Amino acid sequence: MRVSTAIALVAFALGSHAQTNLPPVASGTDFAVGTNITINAPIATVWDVLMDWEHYADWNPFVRTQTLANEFFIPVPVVNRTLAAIEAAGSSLENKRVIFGVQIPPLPLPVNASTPSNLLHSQTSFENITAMEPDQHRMAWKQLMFPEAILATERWSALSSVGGQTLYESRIGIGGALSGILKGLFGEGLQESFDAQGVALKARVEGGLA
Ligand SMILES: *[C@@H]1O[C@H](CO)[C@@H](O)[C@H](O)[C@H]1NC(C)=O
Ligand SMILES: *[C@@H]1O[C@H](CO)[C@@H](O)[C@H](O)[C@H]1NC(C)=O
Ligand SMILES: *[C@@H]1O[C@H](CO)[C@@H](O)[C@H](O)[C@H]1NC(C)=O
Ligand SMILES: CC(=O)N[C@H]1CO[C@H](CO)[C@@H](O)[C@@H]1O
Repeated sequence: MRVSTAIALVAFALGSHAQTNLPPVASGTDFAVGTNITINAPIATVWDVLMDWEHYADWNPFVRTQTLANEFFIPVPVVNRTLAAIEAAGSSLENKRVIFGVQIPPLPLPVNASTPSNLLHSQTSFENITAMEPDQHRMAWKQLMFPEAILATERWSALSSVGGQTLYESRIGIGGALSGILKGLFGEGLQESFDAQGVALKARVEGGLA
């Protein structure tokens, strides 16, 4: 092996472990599940797909629906294809609500909009957008169904540039009295769901699995 190749490999290995655009895990977190994957596309391209919630059913085996809503959880119509325009127009998505329809564990890949949900694995979640940072390419939400003492969740999703490519990272931290039970019931399935979303996002952007 050439020295230059070896140096490049070491630099890549160090870089891929050192780089993160996720904030530290929140205090009170009992366990966390997360994933990361490098996508061969510019960060703006990946961000647009991540923000295009209306088309998640076309590719996402974990989050089948992700619906923007007002504070009463009444869906807000999204006229433009991506939410980036709403944010750009100055109406921040922070403190807006989201209704999620998810599959834990995930559906087998690939999926499209007509792929039926597995009803045994379907869950609905009502959450609050706690961070929306387009400039930093990251966002977060917390569940609002239970008081934090019972169940505290915070899911971050973040992108960052690695050379000409994009690192996708997502992590949920779970705390509260129910966290141990949830870990036992859903910990493994949730890990599979996070991993599957990463793989499917990469395929959606790069064009694979289709
Ligand atoms: C990405 O995930 C791998 C495991 O798949 C882990 O070893 C690595 O530390 C993670 N990298 C970051 C930046 O979180
Ligand atoms: C959509 O996915 C289902 C499997 O979930 C598959 O049977 C069907 O052929 C797919 N449709 C298209 C248009 O790819
Ligand atoms: C939703 O998140 C925003 C931003 O962090 C926060 O100011 C607001 O209090 C939260 N709303 C609820 C109902 O938790
Ligand atoms: C119907 C509508 O509101 N379309 C808008 C979508 O967003 C673009 C730019 O972000 C606007 O130019 C359109 O008017």
